[in-house]
Amino acid sequence: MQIQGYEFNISGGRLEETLGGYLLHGKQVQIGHPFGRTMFFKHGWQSWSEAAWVSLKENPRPILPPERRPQCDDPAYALSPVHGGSGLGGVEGFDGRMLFLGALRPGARVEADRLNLKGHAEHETTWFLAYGSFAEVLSRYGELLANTLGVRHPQPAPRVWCSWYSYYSDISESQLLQTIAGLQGLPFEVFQVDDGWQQNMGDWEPNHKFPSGMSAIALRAQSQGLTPGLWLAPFIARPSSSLFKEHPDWFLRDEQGELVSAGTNWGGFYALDVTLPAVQDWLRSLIQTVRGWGYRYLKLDFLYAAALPGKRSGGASREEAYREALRILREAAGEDVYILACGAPIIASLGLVDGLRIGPDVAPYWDNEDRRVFLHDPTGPSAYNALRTSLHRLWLRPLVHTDPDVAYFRTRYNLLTPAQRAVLQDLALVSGFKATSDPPEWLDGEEREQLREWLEATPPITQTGPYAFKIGEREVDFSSWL
Ligand code: 9PG
Repeated sequence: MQIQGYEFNISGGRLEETLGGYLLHGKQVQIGHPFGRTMFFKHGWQSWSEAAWVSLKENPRPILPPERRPQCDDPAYALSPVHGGSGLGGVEGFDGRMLFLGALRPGARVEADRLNLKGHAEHETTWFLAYGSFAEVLSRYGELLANTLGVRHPQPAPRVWCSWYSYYSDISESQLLQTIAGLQGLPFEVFQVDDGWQQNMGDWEPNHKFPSGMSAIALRAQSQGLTPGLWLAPFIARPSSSLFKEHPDWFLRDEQGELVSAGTNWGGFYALDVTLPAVQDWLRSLIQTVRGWGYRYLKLDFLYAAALPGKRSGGASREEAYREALRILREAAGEDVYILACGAPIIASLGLVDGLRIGPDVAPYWDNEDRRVFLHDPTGPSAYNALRTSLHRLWLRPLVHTDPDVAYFRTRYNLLTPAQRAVLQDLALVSGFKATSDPPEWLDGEEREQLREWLEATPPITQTGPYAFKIGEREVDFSSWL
């Protein structure tokens, strides 16, 4: 059929017109296109996975080493010979606009080659098919997704101080109390304790560096007007954890009965089978415990683990199982708790979480070239990797608070140039989510003042091009950094 003057050969689904395009119904759909080896818009599976335009002239290159694949992108497609993405995708047309296909239900994949754009899903689903500018088609797709999956955020995103990108796991009660005190006078809403407080991955009790228990930090933050925030990775555990030792049968296994690896850091870790009723009870009680300690902002991390390929007791499909587990966490947390999903399957998280990390970790350096170039891994920590993927996920802004990770104001322990620091600061402004990990004691007077001004600023933001924005009176074009 003809769409916008081009001939497309559509097969596999029933077609119906909608505002801005068409709705296609089916498990598998295929659209023959005339654009050849053009550019493909790849939408990586979870927060850290790459979202970017890639060329169909080059074959996809599997991420190295193989052990890292579960935590980089959907491992089910790690060796796929065709370019593909999660939930949605598109190819660039001759006029610079795009042929777009996006599913309205989690659990779908869109792939492209020089002849076809193909969609396949775990279930019968409806697809949005359109030809138009990136901005047009993704904004309409976002509306349709919002109608089916829901939207949660009436308020603007909170301004967050997070402990990770300065102290990493080397945090302690005394040092965090000192940080809280130093934050006086800076307009943050959330003080978030990151990785390093827990006994083990899976054993979510405070370790010896938090002798007064986690409520001590929460109380101190609260008394200073800050919402206490806590990092947790509720769906994973290390083999050395008590959780794993006591319940080896709670963990996801493959068809052969072997444990499914969820990743390699901390000497390797495994994923819970979140369809098991006993696991669901444990998840509820975990969230109620941290709520009881006073935490009202939860950064839930490594969430993809619940949706890894494997054999689930409940028999649910991967993203269905994940979404149900997320619903359980949301119910246990209560409507008043802010949930920031990290390392999270993007589409399957919408409507249930308040904030969503939309890129890999930033770092106080620009590029992670060894991993990006030689190991074909665009998910390593670096300002550049975070910028690239986050910029390609800003279309999610009407659906969820989009967190591009922290910005830096410090020069201490930082290899970023002033211009590179400014790019991350601007990225946060256009994303609508401001966070930093800079400890106040690491900032000189001028840096602290810059941080304060940035936190206070609410400039009007308008998008003027694919990567160009007006921030207040300033024209900011991110394309020169890509
Ligand atoms: C805490 C951190 C921070 C950070 C999260 C997440 O692939 N990996 O090995 C990998 C490790 C850590 C990581 C991302 C990927 O970072 O994004 O903000 O909370 O965990 O451990």
